[in-house]
Amino acid sequence: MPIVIENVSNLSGVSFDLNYQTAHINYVSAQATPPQGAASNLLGTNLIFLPTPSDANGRVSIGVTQRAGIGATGSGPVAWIRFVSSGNTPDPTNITWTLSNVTASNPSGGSISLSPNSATTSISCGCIVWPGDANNDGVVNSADVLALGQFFGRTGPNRPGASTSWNGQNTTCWSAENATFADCNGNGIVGSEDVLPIGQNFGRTHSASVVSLTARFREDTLSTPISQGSELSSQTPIIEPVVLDEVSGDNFTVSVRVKDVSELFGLAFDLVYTASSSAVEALSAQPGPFMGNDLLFLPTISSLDKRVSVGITRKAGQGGVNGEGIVVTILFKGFETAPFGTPVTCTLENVTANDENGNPITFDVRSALTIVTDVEETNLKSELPSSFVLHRNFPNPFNPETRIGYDLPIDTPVKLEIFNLLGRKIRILVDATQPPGSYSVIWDGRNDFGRSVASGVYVYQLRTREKVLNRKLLLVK
Ligand SMILES: [Ca+2]
Ligand SMILES: [Ca+2]
Repeated sequence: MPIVIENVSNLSGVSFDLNYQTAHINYVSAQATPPQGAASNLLGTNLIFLPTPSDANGRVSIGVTQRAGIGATGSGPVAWIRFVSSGNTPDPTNITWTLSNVTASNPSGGSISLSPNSATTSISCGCIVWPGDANNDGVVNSADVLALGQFFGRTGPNRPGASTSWNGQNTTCWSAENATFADCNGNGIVGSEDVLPIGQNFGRTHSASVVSLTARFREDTLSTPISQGSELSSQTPIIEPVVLDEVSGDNFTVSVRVKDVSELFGLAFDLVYTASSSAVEALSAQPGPFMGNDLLFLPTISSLDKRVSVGITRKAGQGGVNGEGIVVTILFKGFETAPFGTPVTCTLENVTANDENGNPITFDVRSALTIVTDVEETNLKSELPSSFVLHRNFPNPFNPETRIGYDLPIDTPVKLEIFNLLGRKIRILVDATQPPGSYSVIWDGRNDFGRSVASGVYVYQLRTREKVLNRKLLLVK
């Protein structure tokens, strides 16, 4: 509800009461800063603003004045007052607005006479849908996919003139009001295609309806009994990034695993990785087996922010899943140009999860995972065949032991040794002449004197007559 002043000269401040009928609307807030898309304030931006609501009496008193007192001339809004309609509002309902106790002044304190108009607004109890903000919290992000899963297959009235472009679109609220927002494309059914406006408007925010709709959403949540009661394990479920297997070449995968979870239905999180910009890049993300194969899945990869945002959910009627498993696997590329010994740390942020009824599931988010990436190969003679292979150790990072594999194409003397990053020899694992074949040895994290070495990055080196290969591994205690 903007308050507009027309054809004024040299106005520096104004105060008034806005009066209304309280039966179907409630005061929410008032501001002198224009909402998104609104015209700028006639009085400017450097303002003192004092709203005094008296909602029970159907009145809000507003005082707004320029700090600098420079005066404003013309027509325009001076304040915006936000109301929310109550759920039982007949459609449509007319609200009559009147202004009283109007005073206005110019910069030298002289009085300006304003004659107040009254206005009548027709309101409806409709919902305002911002296409993609499926949970209607004011921002479009991965968590919006969860609302799609929760209301999957629900139907309701079409949104008149629906589009997926970013604006607030009025529509009749569905009987489950929160499902209205999950029909992102407005075709009257919540389905897979409603993922598209989430992607289209990803990261966008709106403020026009946040206050009122957030309040409604809270009410709904509270009225639903929390199902995480005594029948479930008291153990807090865990979510963590893990490295399970290696991928050929310099690519590797990081998986996100949950443990001890009950009735997991929808999950959203950001996986943030830190590394020098040239070290690694996230390439793709795909669902793991844990949540089934009939899923809504929205991965958003931002190489610039080194952030992989994932929303994944089952569909309404399928129930949740229990126990332990991999929910998402993310493929990373490690660049050959990466500095030697670059650690990559993966951290989970913004973890949101719910059961089929939309009740939140709280996870214990486990500490960061550190991976050492990349390979540095040194060919002593470049014309030699490249069939000498030093495999990535597994597991990595490791504690207390890890397996190192290597391939030999010819009969050759072999040394497999562990060095620290200063180049000091720590341990000789192999020192023999070996026939062609594939070999593997275990390093138990001890030096040649049988003592456990400190946590950190080490280099393992395969030295043959013709070729030297190096790789890094990480011991974490
Ligand atoms: Ca949202
Ligand atoms: Ca739809």
